[in-house]
Amino acid sequence: MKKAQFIPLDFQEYPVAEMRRRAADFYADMKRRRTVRDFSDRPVPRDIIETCLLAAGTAPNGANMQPWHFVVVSDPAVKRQIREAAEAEEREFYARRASDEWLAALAPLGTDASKPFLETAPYLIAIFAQSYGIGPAGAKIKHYYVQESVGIATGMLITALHQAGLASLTHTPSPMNFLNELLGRPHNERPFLILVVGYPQINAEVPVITKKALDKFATFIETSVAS
Ligand code: IYR
Repeated sequence: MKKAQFIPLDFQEYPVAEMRRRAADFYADMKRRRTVRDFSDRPVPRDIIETCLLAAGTAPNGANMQPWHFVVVSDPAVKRQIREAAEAEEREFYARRASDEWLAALAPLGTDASKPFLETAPYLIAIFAQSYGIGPAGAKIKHYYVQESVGIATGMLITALHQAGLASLTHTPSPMNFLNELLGRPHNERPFLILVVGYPQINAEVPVITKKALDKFATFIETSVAS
């Protein structure tokens, strides 16, 4: 068993006024993030993607197994294959698989089975969740809280890309098992989602949506004053 070793924590404390400002500034910036469906084909330097992936890789996760794999696709031929496979699934989804309730929930977003962004955007990042690890001799290594871990890392990647000045789209063709074969990923990895990354098209538009007010999605339980 590997023994725990400790080093000093590199923690940055700020005066409360500065904390408040930092929290508010970050919220203002995150509030501007929108899921984009109209991408420009403008190239993006690969090192920016690499740095954002490094940020995602710092995500807290189960037993530090880091149960994720990111496949960054910029090859137009592979992007085309992904588009073709995804659109085939989406046609099935919109024509048959989706319930009326689901289609009604999607109506305000104006989505359909056509996914040109899978070819237009400079990068598709296919994110895989490793259900278990594979040791040097091929032994299975148990992974913990895989969905939570990969979800957190994905959120951090989306955040990193946004603050670097890039747009993204979380795309989940379902089922997306075709990604294992197309991208040569092993059986211990399940496709989690495709993150489409690039610059938005000039004059891109996004659907009108609203976000819930804080009191509608958060509850504070505080010391009650004795009556
Ligand atoms: N995967 C489909 C449908 C879709 C589902 C949800 I939930 C969304 O938030 C958006 C789309 C598509 O990409 O069109």
